[in-house]
Amino acid sequence: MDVRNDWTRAEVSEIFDLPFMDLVFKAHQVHRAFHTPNTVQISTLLSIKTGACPEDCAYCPQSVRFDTGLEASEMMEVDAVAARARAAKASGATRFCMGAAYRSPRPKDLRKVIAMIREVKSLGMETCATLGMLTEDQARELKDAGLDFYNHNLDTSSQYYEKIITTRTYQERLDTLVAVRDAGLNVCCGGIVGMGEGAQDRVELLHTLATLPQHPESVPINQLVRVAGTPLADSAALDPFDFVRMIAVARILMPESHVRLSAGRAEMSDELQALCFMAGANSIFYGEKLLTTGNPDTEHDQRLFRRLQIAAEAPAHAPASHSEASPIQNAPFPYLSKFPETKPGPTP
Ligand code: SAM
Ligand code: DTB
Ligand code: SF4
Repeated sequence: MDVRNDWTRAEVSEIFDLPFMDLVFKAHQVHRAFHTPNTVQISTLLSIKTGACPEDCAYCPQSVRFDTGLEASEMMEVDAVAARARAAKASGATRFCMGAAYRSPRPKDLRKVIAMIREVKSLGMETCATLGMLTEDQARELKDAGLDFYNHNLDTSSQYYEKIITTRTYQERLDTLVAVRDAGLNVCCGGIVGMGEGAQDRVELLHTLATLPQHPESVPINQLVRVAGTPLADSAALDPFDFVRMIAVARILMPESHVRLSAGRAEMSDELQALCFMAGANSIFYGEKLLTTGNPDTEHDQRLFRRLQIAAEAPAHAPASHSEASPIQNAPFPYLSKFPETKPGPTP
């Protein structure tokens, strides 16, 4: 099993079209060859600047163009962000992702985000930011401040993209990904399923991600959260197996990457989430909120992890001085050492 960046569309289609059980079986095999089983990376999101975004992304409750009833707010203060990061760490998260409703950040915004990154980093957490389009210089400034990951999604296929967003091009998204990669940041890039796209668009998105010169270290697969007031509010519900299929194909194509079971978990059963982990998902957003919409309760997730004997993954990008304080030893997710892979665990 090699890591490949030269997948053809035909190969991706062939994998995508596998009978469901064959696909999940193959994805799980790839997963075990490249990752520690029963381990999931845990990120917490915080919206540091909410709403009033000039862009027109049809899925997004934060666009100024749609009346979603969302209250816009200015950029949070650095201390308030640090307090939220401390709380996220105490409840078991190892990465803190700061999201802002920008087309692209202004210089004064970036200075404040840099102060936030320094604070969060000093807690021994991994840092991630998602602030819209970046220039090369901005990406380098963030890297110098200690940022570990930058999230910028392609969202869908280049063809379907035009039906979803008109205010920035697909190429502009790809350019930001190049700037982020060139600055030496880890790339977090994925998409959304359930926006009315066809199977061909899903294949195309996965093909684009898997043929980037270097695979994104993190690949968030979001199920559309249908928010009232957005143009996609009345989209048809997604067949859950189609969501699992996306996870499984991403796992096979990008074996070393963390595939994140991202937005949409609040609507998913525990059994569906377990199937996603079986299919190779090994990262989640954890905490009561995503950016503006709901996520499962932390207690519910802790219980789900206990029932599945899943452990929190230790942060790979935290300073060594913090490694002894890894949340693996903390109360919320203490199951890695207790229940090694081969031993059956207790029934819930
Ligand atoms: N404004 C920045 C940008 O768009 O680049 C960063 C924040 S934006 C909210 C980050 C990502 O969240 C989007 O690219 C999209 O993939 C995801 N997202 C936003 N609204 C969503 C929804 N309703 N359901 C699923 N994913 C969503
Ligand atoms: C990603 O791929 N999904 C996250 C994160 N990256 C920034 C955002 C999901 C947002 C869901 C809608 C909301 O809560 O506003
Ligand atoms: Fe703005 Fe990002 Fe929402 Fe698009 S996805 S409207 S850029 S906050």
